Amino acid sequence: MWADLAPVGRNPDTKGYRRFAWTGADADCRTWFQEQAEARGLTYETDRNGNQWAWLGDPAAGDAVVTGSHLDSVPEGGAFDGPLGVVSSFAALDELRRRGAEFARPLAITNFGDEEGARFGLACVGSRLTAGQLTKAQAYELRDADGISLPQAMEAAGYDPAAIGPDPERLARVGAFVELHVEQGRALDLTGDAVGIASAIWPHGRWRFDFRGEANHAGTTRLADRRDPMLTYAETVLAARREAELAGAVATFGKISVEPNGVNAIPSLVRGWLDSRAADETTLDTVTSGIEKAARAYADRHGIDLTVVRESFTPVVEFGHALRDEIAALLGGRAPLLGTGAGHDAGILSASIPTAMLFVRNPTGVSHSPAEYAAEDDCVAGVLALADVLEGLACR
Ligand code: HGY
Ligand code: MN
Ligand code: MN
Repeated sequence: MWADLAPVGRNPDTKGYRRFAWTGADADCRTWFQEQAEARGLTYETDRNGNQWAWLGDPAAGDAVVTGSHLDSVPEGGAFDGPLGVVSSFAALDELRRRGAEFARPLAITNFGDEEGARFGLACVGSRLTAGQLTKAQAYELRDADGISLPQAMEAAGYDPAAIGPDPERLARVGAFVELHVEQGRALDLTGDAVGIASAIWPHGRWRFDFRGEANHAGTTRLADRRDPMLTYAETVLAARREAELAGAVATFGKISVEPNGVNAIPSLVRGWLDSRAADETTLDTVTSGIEKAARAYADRHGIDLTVVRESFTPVVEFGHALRDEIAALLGGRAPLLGTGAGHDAGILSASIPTAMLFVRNPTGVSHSPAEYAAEDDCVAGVLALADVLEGLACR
């Protein structure tokens, strides 16, 4: 399975992945998912929001145990973030069949669509729509960098955008969702464990800062006469670092667009996207309002118009203790509990259904980069841990 997926959407020069929602690479990943489902005799379906499901047992029976993750990627992403969870789910099912497990509850494997939000700017679109945390009207407003709307992209990929929206009936069939994911930090490397269990996800959000100044000639415009939004942007990036450091949080400007984007032109517009995360919502609010305040002060000084739009916000997620403790017991009480600053579909769905997560050791902690890595032995340990969990939850 790993070898099948390896070339899909990979940049041959950098080895980074570009598997953006509703593109050709995403379609190839989806075809692969369907083939894996059918090869195992599972009942394959897509839901109204384009998430893929592979069922063992009757989907309508209720109280299903569901596992899976996502197959899309960030720009120049790694191989593991998302696919490790989907591949491990199929491998765990193979392991359970090898063990001769008898299922007492339906089991499903999922691929949630557009988890990273790399194309339309909002993360976890598939799970947010399903859980009713993103309305159809809001989803219809999402546009990619070329101005293509989410419904247009879905339609071009062969899905029906008219059908998208909350799906409480589907969620009502799910008794538990367990997502396995590569760790995106070094906690397990430090504890010396191959597998851990998630405790909580930091609250996080994305804000768009539009700095508007005046385009002008880079050679002839006196410094004193400029209204250069790049300066205000640069000062805001430094303020973000400072505010995050003061609060023990993180804040990142990782995406920027510049108009007119000419090497010999003072920009008219610099648009920067802030990703900010903290252990609690009060701290996150302190950090983001501190950054915005600093940006406004700089903007006033340089004659720049600034607008700030919060494009998404995900509150803190504390995974439910009942399922978490059951999983910990199924793993013999050995797996450590860890929190994370990364967002996941399991976090979104936790507001609607019991969810839990397993993390697999990442020896460098690097993620959202082609250098993301997990050792094969640890991946196998993850599959066996997931199989133990699914067996405990779903089998007689
Ligand atoms: O950005 C995130 O936290 C995630 O990996 N979607
Ligand atoms: Mn990710
Ligand atoms: Mn992920």
